[in-house]
Amino acid sequence: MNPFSSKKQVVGSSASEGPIYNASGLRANATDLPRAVYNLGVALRSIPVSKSLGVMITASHNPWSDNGVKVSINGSIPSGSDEKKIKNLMLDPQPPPPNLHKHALTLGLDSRYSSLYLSRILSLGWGGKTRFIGLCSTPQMHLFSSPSYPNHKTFNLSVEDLRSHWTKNLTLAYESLLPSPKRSTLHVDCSNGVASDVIYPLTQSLNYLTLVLHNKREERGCDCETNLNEKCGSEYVQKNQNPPMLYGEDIYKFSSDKNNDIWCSVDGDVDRIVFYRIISTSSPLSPITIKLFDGDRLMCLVVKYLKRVTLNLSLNIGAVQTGYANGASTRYLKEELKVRVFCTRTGVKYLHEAASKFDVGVYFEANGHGSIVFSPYVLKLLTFDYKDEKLKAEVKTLKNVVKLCNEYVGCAVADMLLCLVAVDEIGWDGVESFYTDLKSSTTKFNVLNKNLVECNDDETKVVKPEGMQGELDGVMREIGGRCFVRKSNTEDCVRIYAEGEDDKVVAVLEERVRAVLGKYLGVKGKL
Ligand code: G16
Repeated sequence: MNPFSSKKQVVGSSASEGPIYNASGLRANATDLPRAVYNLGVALRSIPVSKSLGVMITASHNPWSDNGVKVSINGSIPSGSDEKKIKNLMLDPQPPPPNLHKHALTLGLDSRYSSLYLSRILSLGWGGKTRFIGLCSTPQMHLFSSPSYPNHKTFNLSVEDLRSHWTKNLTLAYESLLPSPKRSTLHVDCSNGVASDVIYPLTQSLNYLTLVLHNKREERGCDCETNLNEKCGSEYVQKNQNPPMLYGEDIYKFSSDKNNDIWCSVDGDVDRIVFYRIISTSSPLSPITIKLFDGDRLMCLVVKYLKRVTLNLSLNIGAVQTGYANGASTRYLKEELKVRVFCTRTGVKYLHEAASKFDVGVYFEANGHGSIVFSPYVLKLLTFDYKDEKLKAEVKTLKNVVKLCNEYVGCAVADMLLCLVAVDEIGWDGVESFYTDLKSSTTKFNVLNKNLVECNDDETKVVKPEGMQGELDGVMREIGGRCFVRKSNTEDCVRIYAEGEDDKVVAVLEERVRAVLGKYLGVKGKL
């Protein structure tokens, strides 16, 4: 008997049914999750026993009071059909089938108060063997739950061995890619989450890079867990274009004229990253600002690097973005870097899939999720022995890039090291000069029922409610610029993106879009 089965649930009909599994996994306020998490555990019993499964308890960029689950099947994010299967099985009122899986379910968690409790509920629903890997990042969970990590023979390493293999591998790949061994420093805002636990071993193993960790959760005791992602972390920094709040430290210390340091911020499960410089200020009373290097710019940096290091291999390199990509970055990729650019709907899973259509597919969301996908053809190329010295050198470099990147999902730590390698030749000023961002804003709109919004394939146009897109097109014709709306998969809101030549266009666009949303969907409350 399933203790958490509900009497009446219809997939996808309304928010009141409770959390629904989607492309971003399961996500809601932690108090609303136990039933869905249990049912997800039960649903996983029905995934074929030959598959190796993993689960991460996390709500990533969301506030500390939310939580959720991300699933891995053989290391990857579930495909569309597996996602649907899981969603339907979670609502199946039949008694749970027995768990016949011989492989243990790899189970990791982030630092939220509710994560341990929810991981126990998930184990209960799963009802089979569990390999508990404790605090980790989502990308680590994907890797560690893959049947081929670190290789086919050594699956089932102990947690300590997995972690130390991960650290050693990243260190070796990064240091082999460095053109010349020179010392550098990077400040890392750990967002008061699990990032400090994940990154700390690297601070001990990297020989040329000093990582200065800020917003480390463990230093201030567990009460501060409520500070997770609170005015810090990649989502806050990218959306607000503000420096993170530094808990227990004085940010003015880092904003003097002499300070040209580079910073980065990651999120609550360490799968996204943005870089920035803190702009100096002469008076402690003036607000501190940043020069942001968001996911779009990091994408350009990585593509430029890949083109340079594979000049003779001449590979088909492609770039994948979402509608949130700044128009200036798309133009730069197409016109300056001369790569094909593809736009998908939001969700790393979709970007990853689209990137796999190229020899080398680079994908980045503006918010900092990103990675490189290498086709089987390229991986095969890398096994050949080349006589030509240039090809030999390129293959050597590419092998280390492959080694560095997480093959299943973007990893903030791998991306951090990759970007530091890629920037070595051009410097951050060079990255800044790629293009000038169009002005833009991404904001939330609290509607009564976000599920009334349906979009086209790449989520740049609304299909339902009928008539709404016509009005949005009219607004764009009148004001200029670009805008779109879509329902969030991770929060109870509709997101608005507005982009234009100047701040005024963006502000007017946003205001007019809000009016259209209010007319068609109703307003729940003001954010
Ligand atoms: C998840 C997805 C991302 C997406 C983000 C926001 O990230 O993996 O692809 O950009 O949610 O999605 P939405 O706009 O639908 O709320 P994370 O880092 O929160 O797991």
